[in-house]
Amino acid sequence: MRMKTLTLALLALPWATGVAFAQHKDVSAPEVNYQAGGSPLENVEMHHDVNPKAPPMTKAEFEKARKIYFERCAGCHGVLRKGATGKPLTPDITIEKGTPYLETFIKYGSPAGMPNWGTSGELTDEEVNLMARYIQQTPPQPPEFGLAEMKATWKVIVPPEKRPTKKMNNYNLDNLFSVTLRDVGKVALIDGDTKKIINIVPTGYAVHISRLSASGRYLYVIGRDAKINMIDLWMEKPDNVAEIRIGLEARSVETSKFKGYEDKYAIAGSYWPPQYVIMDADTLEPLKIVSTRGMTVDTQEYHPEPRVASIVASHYRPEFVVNIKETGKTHLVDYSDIDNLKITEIPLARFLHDGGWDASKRYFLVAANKSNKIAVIDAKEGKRVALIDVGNIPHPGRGANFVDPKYGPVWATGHLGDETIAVIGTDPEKHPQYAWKVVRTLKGQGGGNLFIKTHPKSKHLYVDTPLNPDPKVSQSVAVFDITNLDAPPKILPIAEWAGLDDDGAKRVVQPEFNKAGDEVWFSVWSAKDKKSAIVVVDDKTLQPKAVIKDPALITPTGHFNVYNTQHDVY
Ligand code: DHE
Repeated sequence: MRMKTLTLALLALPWATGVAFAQHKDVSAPEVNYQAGGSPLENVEMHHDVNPKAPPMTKAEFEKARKIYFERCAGCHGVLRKGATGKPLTPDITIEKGTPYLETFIKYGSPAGMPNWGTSGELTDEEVNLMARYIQQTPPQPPEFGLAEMKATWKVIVPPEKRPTKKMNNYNLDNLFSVTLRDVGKVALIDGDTKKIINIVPTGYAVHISRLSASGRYLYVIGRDAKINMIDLWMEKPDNVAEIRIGLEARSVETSKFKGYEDKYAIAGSYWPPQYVIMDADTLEPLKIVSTRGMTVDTQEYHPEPRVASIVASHYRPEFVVNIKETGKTHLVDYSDIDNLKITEIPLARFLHDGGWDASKRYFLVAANKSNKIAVIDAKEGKRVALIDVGNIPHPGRGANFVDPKYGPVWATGHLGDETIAVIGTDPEKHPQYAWKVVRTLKGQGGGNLFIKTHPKSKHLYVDTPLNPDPKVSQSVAVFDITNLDAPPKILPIAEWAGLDDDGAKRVVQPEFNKAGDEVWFSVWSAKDKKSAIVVVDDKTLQPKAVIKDPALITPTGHFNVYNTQHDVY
């Protein structure tokens, strides 16, 4: 079952299948590519409610269409079809449009970004008809996932009292990398000093991110299927010590970092059900679940599935900063007394996605990707300080902090929908005239950027473009000289340096520094049946320093340096 899910999820990515997109005005092809990933909900049983006004469907037809919907459509249109990047597809809208109209849309696509599923050969005419009838049915709702369901999946593999009392290995843990092996449901732990794989640890399906406990001892990874694995880095061979599923689909996990609460709590947010859960950080025991269902920030209407996007831990207060997509709100969750949980709701903009701290770690900057804005929260005062207009679909990852020769401390984001990099002033004390303004706009290689990175010891700013349709651009990376930002970037042919001898996509994704700040690691990401690698670049010379290849390195995507992730260095 797992194998089938993974294959289907990969197939769901239009770039893997060659689906062409109609000319869009509102949504770029890279954005559609990015959002239209498969959802693990495809395999979850759901109830078929018969609506007498919708065209009839047999149970078998409904099941087939439901699977196709969760493989290909839910990422954009939402689990309950209330609309996200794609338009809402609820029966009040679709029944009125009727089957022939919907068939045309599904077959030929639309200028607003709908892929041409029929003419691209992805769906047969029969499947197009099936989907047109399916979206007129009442959307089936996946099950809820409360404390009892979480506890039923919860396993403490090595209880705290049986774990080592000191570090049992000689690894330089600060420089370890946790590398997502996306399509095999594993992470590779790689020694950053020797570039050797220490262990390959089984995890949830398509792990999204890795985060560290405040002490740096425990590594937490979360799969798309909402499974969290907790890895003890002190073991002779670091491995899983606890696991739990906190929902049916998720992307984010984090741990408490405020003084006095180190390694005390973990938190994870889910896409389905729309909620977040606070756990005991030693065992992953679920303690408190909070639903995110509620009113949207602007039109103040009810949204039934506001997904939890990025979560970071405040360094100024015992709080988690939880960013909620569809409602466009951030919750500051005070964990000092979780029985009497205090939540401050901060109105920002739709749809909150990823973000990071400024260099002082007082301000959190988060992308509102449907509003083309970066929102800024003051974690010390617990309030919003700015909403800044940037380019088309900002996508910072955690962003990049550096000192601009002219404007002082800044934080930068790239964009999925255009080639610009927005550089934003972040120092209201010494450079108030530049604070929370776009002080520069750099020009990168093109749209399709996902991640941007620098390091306090580096004078370079790295900008990837894995979702650009041109392989020359998606297989290379742009590097700006921070001391001379007016100069055009240097282009590094990372995929070429990997020396992979097949025709894989070789998308270069996510620059990440080592602890010393003198090396940058990139994943060269191809499909599951093709070769992939990790290329390590010398930050001084901008030349390749090492290429990590191994038959086990299948579909590497995110790779997280322990020290930099633990201390929010970016
Ligand atoms: Fe991600 C971060 C959601 C597609 C690789 N991704 C995040 C975060 C969210 C998110 C909410 C922030 C987590 C945090 O900081 O707490 N990503 C989503 C999606 O909803 C989306 C668009 C579609 C999907 O179906 O998942 C999506 N992401 C992708 C990819 O296609 C990538 C490139 C490969 C993959 O693994 O699927 C990808 N996302 C990443 C990475 C990070 C990330 C590597 C962490 C970056 C960092 O530096 O912290």
